[in-house]
Amino acid sequence: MHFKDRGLVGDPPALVKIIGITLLMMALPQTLAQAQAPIYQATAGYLAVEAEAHPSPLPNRWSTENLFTGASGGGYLRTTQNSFGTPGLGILNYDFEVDMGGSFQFAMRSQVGEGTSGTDSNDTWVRLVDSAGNPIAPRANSNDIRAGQWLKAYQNSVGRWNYQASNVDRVGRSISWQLTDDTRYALQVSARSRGFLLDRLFLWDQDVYNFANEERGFTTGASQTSFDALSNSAPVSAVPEPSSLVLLVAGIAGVCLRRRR
Ligand SMILES: [Ca+2]
Repeated sequence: MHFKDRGLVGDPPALVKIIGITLLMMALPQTLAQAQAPIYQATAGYLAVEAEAHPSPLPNRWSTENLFTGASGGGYLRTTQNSFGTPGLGILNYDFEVDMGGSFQFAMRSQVGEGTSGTDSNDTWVRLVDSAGNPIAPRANSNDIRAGQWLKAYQNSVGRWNYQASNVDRVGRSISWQLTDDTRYALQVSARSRGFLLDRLFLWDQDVYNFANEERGFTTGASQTSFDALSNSAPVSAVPEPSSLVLLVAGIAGVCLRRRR
């Protein structure tokens, strides 16, 4: 028996279809957005993210590659254009939260991917922003800070992957920020030197770990082994929230029901 036979107003199959499609449209954008832009949870005092885990499409000035051996996670990103004087071009964005606040130092696993000089194709721009996109000043360390709170982060390793992030040429100043828990941040990297290979990104609580020199950012072989032992942080919001998943299933069910009638 059809609903119409009972004298109910309207066309039930059409109503089901409308509700189904409406629910689908409500759920799908949120679900896709969450799948494309994970929010990482820094736990146990550190954040570790593969550079190439960045949602696609990548911004201009970056490409994904796996030509150089030994990349963590099986791949890395290559800077495709120089931008020595203008930070903020080709911004990679990695959203995260920390479960415990503190002073978090930055390092990247990277290497020179073009030529044989340790001072070319060896750097990038980095900064931290809050959930509204406002740049956050780094902790004072005699850094060279450019407009928008961008800092050049360099290392000088050719022919091998290296964990380091130092600021200020020929001196070496570490890069760190004071973070609070339950706050959304984004670690942002933008293109600086073409041929720079970016494999993995790190932040760690300086009170918990001693992964790199706290004043200059340099690492030792022992500290690099410690970096390698750390697993990547989980993308806590990559999985759709149950509410939106329910909506999505309801929407699909509605459409399927309509097609069967
Ligand atoms: Ca990687």
